[in-house]
Amino acid sequence: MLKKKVEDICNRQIEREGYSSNLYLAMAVWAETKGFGGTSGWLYAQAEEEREHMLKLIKFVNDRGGKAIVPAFQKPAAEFESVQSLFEEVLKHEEFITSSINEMVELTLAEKDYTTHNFLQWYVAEQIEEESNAKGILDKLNLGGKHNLYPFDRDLQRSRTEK
Ligand code: OFO
Repeated sequence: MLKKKVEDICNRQIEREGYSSNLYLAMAVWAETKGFGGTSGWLYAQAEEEREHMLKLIKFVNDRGGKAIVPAFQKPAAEFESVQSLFEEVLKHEEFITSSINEMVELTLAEKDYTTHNFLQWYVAEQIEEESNAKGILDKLNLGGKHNLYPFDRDLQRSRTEK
C-alpha cells in the first residue's frame, strides 16, 4: 500500500510526464508546419514515449493500492524561435524531469518505500538516456547543423527509424 506522500508525488509526476507529452506534441506540430519532417517525426515519437511514461506511473499507483489522478495540463507554447532553441528547451525540460525523479527517489528512501524506490530506477536510467539524446542533438546543431538544417533534419528522421 502506497503512503499518501508517495502517492502524491507519483501523481505529481503523472502530471509532469503528461505535460512532457503535450509539450513535445506542440513542438512536433511547430516543426511539421515549418517543413522539418525529421524533427517533427522525432518529436511525435518522443511525445508517445512520454505518454507511456505517464501510463506506467498510472498503472503503478493503481496496482499499489493508490489512485492515479488524471490531471489537466498547462497549455504548451505553440511557437518556437528556431530548431536550436526548441532543442535547448527539450534539454532544459529533461533536466527538470531528472530533478523531479530525483526528488521522488529521495522521498522513497526517507519513507523506506523500497518497492517504489525500485520501480523508479527505470525512470532514473531513462533520464540518463533522455538527457544524452537531447545533448547529442544539440551537439550536432552546434557542429554546423544549424547552418544547414536539411541534412540535420534527415539525420534525425533516420535516428528514430533505426531505433
Ligand atoms: Fe522525457 O522523460 Fe519521461 O520520464
